[in-house]
Amino acid sequence: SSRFELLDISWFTACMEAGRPVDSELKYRLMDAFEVMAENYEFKENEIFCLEFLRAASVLKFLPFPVTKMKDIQGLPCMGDRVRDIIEEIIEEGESSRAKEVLNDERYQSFKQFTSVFGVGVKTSEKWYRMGLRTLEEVKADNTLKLSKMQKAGFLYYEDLVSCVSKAEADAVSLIVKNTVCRFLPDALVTITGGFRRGKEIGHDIDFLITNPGPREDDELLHKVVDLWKKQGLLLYCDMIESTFVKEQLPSRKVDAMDNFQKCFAILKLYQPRVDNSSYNMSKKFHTEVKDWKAIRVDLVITPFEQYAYALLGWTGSRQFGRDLRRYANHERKMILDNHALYDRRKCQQPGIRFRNRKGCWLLLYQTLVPLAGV
Ligand code: TTP
Ligand code: MN
Ligand code: MN
Ligand code: MN
Repeated sequence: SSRFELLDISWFTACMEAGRPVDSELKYRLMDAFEVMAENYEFKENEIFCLEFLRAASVLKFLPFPVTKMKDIQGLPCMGDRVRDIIEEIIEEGESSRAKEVLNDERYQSFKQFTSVFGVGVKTSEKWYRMGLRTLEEVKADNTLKLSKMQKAGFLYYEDLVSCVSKAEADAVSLIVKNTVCRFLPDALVTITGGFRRGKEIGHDIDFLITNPGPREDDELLHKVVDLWKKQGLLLYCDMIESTFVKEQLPSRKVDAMDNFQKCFAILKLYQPRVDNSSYNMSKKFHTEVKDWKAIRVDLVITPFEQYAYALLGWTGSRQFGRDLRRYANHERKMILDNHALYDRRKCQQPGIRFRNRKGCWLLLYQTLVPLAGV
């Protein structure tokens, strides 16, 4: 039987041992179709179907062999009927009629536009679509709409925010963040996470994890950092989320659980060296201003040092890798992984009452915390 019958992580390991992922044009066509399908189900708030296609896409991504016929995907995990139908059609016809239908769908196209605005999710898109709005121009023209502070910033800096963040921009922002944090906490560790830590060349934002080794904690650090940026005129937007961490709280077992760290979703002004001299000279001549900065989305997360490793793992992503890792911990290892810790469920006795006895269980779980290798 196939070695790929094993569950996700062991299957992933088997792939890594078998060799590097093989790229092919067909593979990208399949992954693109899956991503479109997943996105459309996300817009329809059908999480199960959405995840089905996202999983299928990540399985394909790491295949150490090319897919050219249906037999190639035999024994692979996450290849349900909906997924197989699309693979079959793409292998035979070169394209998927279903994915094409979605791409031409009016609702999909509107949601795609709406959700490209920072602060606009599926719920808001649904509301706008129900009101008969179809394009961003129509949304902007409608002055009866009450936009949130976040959405206003999303529209204000729209062009900058949809143009991707480059590695060079990430490095520049990284310097700013490190310099500012170290003014207040000289020993603090500032680590870039998210897509850039995974080696991606571009991203939609830049994610940072901040921690202070040793006993000293500073609950005000994030506030001090953004206050300084405000003073320097670098802060275009800031949504501060205070820590919701309560010691008695049990770990969340949801696959897509967010964490309880103090964090800040911000938009920073990144000054850029002027490259286009002609437009600068033109502007001097006509007394118009040339914009010499770019708005950049930055996420800052601050963690206690003892939870740093788990936070780093969670915030490095990808989102799908996190989901699979948590699923693997839960189903294959009887453990619970979140951005705060790894808990061993088997070492909690009396399974019937362990989740009822809140305080006692939390302590028990903490005693059985399993440190990750290399922490
Ligand atoms: P993102 O910045 O949303 O995604 P990304 O960096 O992988 O890709 P992009 O280039 O589009 O920015 O999130 C980074 C990771 O952090 C993601 O894998 C999920 C995780 N995460 C949490 O663990 N908790 C959170 O509250 C959020 C928002 C993200
Ligand atoms: Mn990111
Ligand atoms: Mn993202
Ligand atoms: Mn982010």
